[in-house]
Amino acid sequence: MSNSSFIIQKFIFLAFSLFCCFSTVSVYGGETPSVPGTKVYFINLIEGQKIKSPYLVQLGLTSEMGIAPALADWPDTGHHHLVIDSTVTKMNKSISNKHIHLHKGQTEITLKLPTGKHTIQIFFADYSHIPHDPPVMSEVINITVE
Ligand SMILES: [Cu+2]
Repeated sequence: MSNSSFIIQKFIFLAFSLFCCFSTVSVYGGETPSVPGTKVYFINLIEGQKIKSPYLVQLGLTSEMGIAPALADWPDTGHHHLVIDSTVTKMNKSISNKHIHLHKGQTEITLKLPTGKHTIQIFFADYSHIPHDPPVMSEVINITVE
């Protein structure tokens, strides 16, 4: 194989890989801007924690933004979502109803999960359930229900 065809092959592979990445996981959120530096976090869950079900999980939001119920289009606000044993791939679309929407603006919720290992992540999103731009989300953490 000549050197140039090897480079072309490599380029095609790279272009295809990039296309796949961007077609499945978008990194940009919807039209509602987030405030730089905003973070969401678990107040009472840490990586590797063992819990009993039911468990009252508490969600934190740093002071750059505020909580509002779904459908309230107020500036610099949003509501929490919990993504369990799953992931959000489309950052510019409504968060699916298969995830937990704390649509009244709750900052805690009782989780009832089957025994075993689970992943859990907080996603903050705007009045229409679409992640902000840039998206505000927690790390994915691993928990075990005993
Ligand atoms: Cu929602």
